[in-house]
Amino acid sequence: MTLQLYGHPFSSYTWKALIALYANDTPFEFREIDQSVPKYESFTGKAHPAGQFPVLTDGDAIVVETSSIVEYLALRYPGPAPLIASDPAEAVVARMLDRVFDHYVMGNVQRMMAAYFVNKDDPAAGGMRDEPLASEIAAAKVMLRKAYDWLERWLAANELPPHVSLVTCAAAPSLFYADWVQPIGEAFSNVRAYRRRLLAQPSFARAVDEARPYRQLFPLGAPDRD
Ligand SMILES: N[C@@H](CCC(=O)N[C@@H](CS)C(=O)NCC(=O)O)C(=O)O
Repeated sequence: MTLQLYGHPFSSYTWKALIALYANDTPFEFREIDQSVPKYESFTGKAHPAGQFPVLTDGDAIVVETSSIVEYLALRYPGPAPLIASDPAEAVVARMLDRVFDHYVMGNVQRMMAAYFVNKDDPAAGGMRDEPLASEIAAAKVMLRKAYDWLERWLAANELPPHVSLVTCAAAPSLFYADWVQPIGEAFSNVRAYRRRLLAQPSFARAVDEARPYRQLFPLGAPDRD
C-alpha cells in the first residue's frame, strides 16, 4: 500500500482527509502521531512548514495542507465521490467554502484552544491557571457567530451537492467542533440542519466513531452528545 496518512484520530484536520479517503474507499495506512516525540523531530514536524498534521505520503510524494490533500486524492485516486467538481465554476464555489470553513469556523475554534493552552501554561500566571484567556475566547465566539450568520445566508440561497466533496471534508469537522464551543443557535436553522446532515454522512460518522475514545482530550470539555 503506497498511501499513508499521518495524523491523529481526534484531530479535526485529520478528519478532513479521512472523510475524503473513506468516501472513495481509498486504501491507505493510518500512521498515528506519536505525541511522545518532540514536535519538530517527528515526521510531520519536519514535513509541514508549521509542523502540523495530517500529512499524506504517496511513495516519494509528500502532500501537506488538507485542501491540497483532498485535491491530490481527487486527481490521483478518483472514486464514486467527486471530491472536486468537474465544472470549474462549481469547483471555485467549493474552494471558497473550503476557505470559509477552515479560516472562519475552524480557525476560531483553534483560536479558543490556543488561548486555553497559552494561558494554562503561562509561567507568569504561576504555571497552571484555571481561567482561559477570557477576552480571546470571547472574541473568537463573536467571530464564530459572524461565520454562522454568513453560512446561514449562503445555505438559504444555495444548494450543495448531496455527495461527499471538498466542502463536506472542510465543513463536517469544523461545524462539529464549533458547535461544541459556541452552540449553533436556533437562529441558524440552515447551519444546524447542515451539521445534522453531515453527522449522518457515513464517511464522517466513521471518523467521529473512531475518535470517541479520545473525547476526554478535548481541552474545552466535550459535551455528552454527537
Ligand atoms: N492548515 C492546516 C491546518 C492543520 C492543523 O491545524 N492541524 C492541527 C491538528 S487538527 C495540528 O497540527 N495541531 C498541532 C500544531 O499545530 O502543532 C491544514 O489544512 O492541514
